[in-house]
Amino acid sequence: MEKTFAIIKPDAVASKNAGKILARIEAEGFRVVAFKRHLISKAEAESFYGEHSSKGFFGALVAYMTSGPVFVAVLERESAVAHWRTVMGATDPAKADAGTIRKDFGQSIERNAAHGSANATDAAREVTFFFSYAELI
Ligand code: 3AN
Repeated sequence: MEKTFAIIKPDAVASKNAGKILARIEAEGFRVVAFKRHLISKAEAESFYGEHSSKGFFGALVAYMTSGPVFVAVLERESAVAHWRTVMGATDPAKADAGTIRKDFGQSIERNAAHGSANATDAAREVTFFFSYAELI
């Protein structure tokens, strides 16, 4: 069993698609280990997306991710990191496969409905970034 970290992003929460996305997560066989609504602070967003700090879209990404509440989650199943990325689809919803979360709920490459850890190392960092040990049940 493996864990990954997920965010249901502000656009998907604002458009009331969080419940549908959570239903898909469960339908894909993930155990939802942790799940909470959270308003990401500017400092959190800048740290969380630190690897993108030199990119032209960084300021807009931080502004967007702090623009409204999200749901953060820890998901567990076999090959959780890779499977969640497959279920989400490509970063750009226009390029995402039919039936993926980003295709169905994303509005643009920035407002793309969901986040998933890129690899197991990132997953471990991202889980502890948002959740305490006691919340991981
Ligand atoms: P992914 O979330 O698919 O792993 P990353 O890590 O390349 O994608 O990018 C992190 C986030 O930055 C994306 N989820 C997206 O919201 C945003 N992003 C990536 N590329 C662009 C871009 N060219 N323009 C605007 N936002 C972008």
